[in-house]
Amino acid sequence: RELGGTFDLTACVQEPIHLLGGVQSYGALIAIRAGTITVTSENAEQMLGVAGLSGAPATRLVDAAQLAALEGLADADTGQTAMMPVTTTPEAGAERFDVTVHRSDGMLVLEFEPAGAARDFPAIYTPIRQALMRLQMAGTVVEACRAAVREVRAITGYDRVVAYRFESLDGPGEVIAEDVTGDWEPWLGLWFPATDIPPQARRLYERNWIRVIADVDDATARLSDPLDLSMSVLRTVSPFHLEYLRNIGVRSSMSVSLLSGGRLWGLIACHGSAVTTLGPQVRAACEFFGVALSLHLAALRERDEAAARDRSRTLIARLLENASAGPVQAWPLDPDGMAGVIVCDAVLIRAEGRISVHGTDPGPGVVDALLAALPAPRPGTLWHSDRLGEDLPELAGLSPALAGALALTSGADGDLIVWLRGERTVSRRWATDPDEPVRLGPHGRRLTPRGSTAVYLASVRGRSLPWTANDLAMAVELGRAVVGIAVAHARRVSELNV
Ligand code: BLA
Repeated sequence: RELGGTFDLTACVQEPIHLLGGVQSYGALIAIRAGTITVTSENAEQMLGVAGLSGAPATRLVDAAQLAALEGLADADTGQTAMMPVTTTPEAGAERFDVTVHRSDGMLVLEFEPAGAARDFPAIYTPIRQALMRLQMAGTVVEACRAAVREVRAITGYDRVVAYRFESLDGPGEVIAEDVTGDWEPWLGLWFPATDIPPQARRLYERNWIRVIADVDDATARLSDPLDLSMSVLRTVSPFHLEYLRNIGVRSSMSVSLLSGGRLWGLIACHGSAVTTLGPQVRAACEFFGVALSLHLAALRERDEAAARDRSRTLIARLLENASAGPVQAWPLDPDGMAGVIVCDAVLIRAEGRISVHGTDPGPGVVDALLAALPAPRPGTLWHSDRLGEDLPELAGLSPALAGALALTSGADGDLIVWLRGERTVSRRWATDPDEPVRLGPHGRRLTPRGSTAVYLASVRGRSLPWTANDLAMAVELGRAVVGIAVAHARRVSELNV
């Protein structure tokens, strides 16, 4: 390992962040198997006021009635958490705690936090209700995220709250909305590299919607025995990530998952300059907000997709009308009309062995190279790419007119439709050098500075606009229409011949 060299990122990807064997020390954990306390965090006895917890019956700490209630709350199927206020036994000093309960490794896991000043129901419900109303009014994804970051900041008091959207499942992401105190640097519009959040963390965040890091300088309370902490609310944090947070000058953080179809689409990420422990109520409010925002985003997407579908269907219907009115032709559909259904720069058609290009012709050499390189999809199936130079290296650097292709084999005899898109260069402002997010320094690895003081400008080259789900669906419909018309024409021709 040399100074200034590149850091081997496999360590990040392989870190088992659900098995780090400790909890944040502002709370204590015990795990119970068949009524007996089996796992404890090293701060449990001190925080809960009972000595000799390990191996003791759980009823020494919490009476049978409350234990039964906690058992009932823990959802065995999903492993999801639930919260209940608990008063410990007289032996333990009859102290009040907020207890979060879930099941893990066949045990009942109780996480104790000193009961905060309990906010009564209206105090917590009223702002949430108003926030939901405002969210509901947002007509676009960015508007909804803007409303969300404002509300989450108001509920929690963090210094910075951003909505961070991933470009793809395990890809880099962009800050698309932000609410931040005046004296912190703004992050809106900045891109962060994919390596900032490794895949195993993203998978965990799909199951567990919220994580609070109360203090990046906390000394972890170790567990007496290994325990799967995937759903734990006190789970201690990856040292890599703690270094990251210190490096950006943050003392505490929280993030809430934003999911789309069960996959992590983005995060609401919060940063504080002071130690911040949110009680279970505020945490639940934030989590609820993440769920509501995810549902609203799904509704907006559904609406946009339906609108795109309707538009395309109308265009296809018009194409079909014109086709049936016209004379019998090898290629019955108007290619310019087809280019309207799926936005593109050119449509390439191979029908009965003849090749024609409509729109911006990338040139004969380029078309030949493309046809030679394209994998042959089975009839009726699609092949697509928005980065041809990466997916088909023989096409790399050939022509800026050829960055994306959506290919459909429409018949059995090599008939082919290919929608083509040219390169669309996008410049991105990165919060760090995207090619070298981690560097080695005199004290070991250093995550390079992040933030608008260290902005790197970089262009993404060789990519086209991505093909949307609607593009793909409409290509299949057009392919079917072409085959349908061909069959109808064939019938007409054979009827004329008899
Ligand atoms: C976790 N990284 C995270 C989390 C965020 C980020 C939000 C979730 C935990 C939290 O809420 O703090 C990154 N935070 C960001 C980004 C923005 C932000 C991109 O505010 C932009 C707005 N991180 C690295 C490297 C490694 C790494 C090189 O940069 C690995 C060596 C690891 N990040 C890492 C790990 C976690 C993480 C392991 C999981 C932490 C945990 O949940 O235990």
